Amino acid sequence: MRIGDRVLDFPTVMGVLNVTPDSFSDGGKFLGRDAALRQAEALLAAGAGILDIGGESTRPGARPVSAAQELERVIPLLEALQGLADVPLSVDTSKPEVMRSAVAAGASMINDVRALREEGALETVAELGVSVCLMHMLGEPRSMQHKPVYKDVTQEVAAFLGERLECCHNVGIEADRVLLDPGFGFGKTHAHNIELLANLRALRRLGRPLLVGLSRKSTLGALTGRDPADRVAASVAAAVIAAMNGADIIRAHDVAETVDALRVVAACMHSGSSL
Ligand code: 7PJ
Repeated sequence: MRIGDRVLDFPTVMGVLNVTPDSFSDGGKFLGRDAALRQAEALLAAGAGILDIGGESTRPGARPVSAAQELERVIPLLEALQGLADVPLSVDTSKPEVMRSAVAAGASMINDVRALREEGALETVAELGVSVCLMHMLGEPRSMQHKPVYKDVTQEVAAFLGERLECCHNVGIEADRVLLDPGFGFGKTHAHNIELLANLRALRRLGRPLLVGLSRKSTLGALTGRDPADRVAASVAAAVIAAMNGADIIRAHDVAETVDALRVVAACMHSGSSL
């Protein structure tokens, strides 16, 4: 798939760069521009094929931030990364205003956990001509973990993503610019997350590349009893399962470990085996 002017080999690792004071596993660590730049360099050296820059924390219970705050966090970093990063830069935002400024500052992909449901977001992405990741979320970050209920989580996530893909088509966003993401942890219980991971292949029927973010998430904490920074092995296991079940892009904090693991998966996939 092409993102911006780059063609990506799959599976690719998207390195997470949160410039927020409150993200659950790295909040506050990379707030200053220099610290964020050093982290970006480390993610690139570790083999990240995309960087995902976020100025809004979407952790469960997180409060909304203003566009001005997001812009202040994200734009200086994007500007500093131009020329430095030879990979596509993605911006994690739902706000049309932030999308516009981010693309002007060098972003070639929008990663929207609200799947372009904010007013004007669909039209903005159509006009900007960039790639977009549509993610499934039940509810809003403030309330999404209050007893989410599904009859069939995989089926309902697939139906939602199919509808959003159609909305993109209707405003002129070509399908080949769209990635889909089931949104692990966004309005889902641990059981829902595991069911989705095990059934990920069903989402391939939508015909678009899949992006998966399970890195350090609480389902892995529930399974291992470990704090976020100690969930590396569990995150790598989840990444391997996702890639074997058809994920194309893995969003990860621990990029070097994930890149190594995915090299093994890719070697098996390209060997002509049934993987
Ligand atoms: C995801 C995301 C995810 C996409 C976050 C964290 C929580 N974007 N943004 N998919 N998670 N597309 O940093 O782990 O799963 S925020």
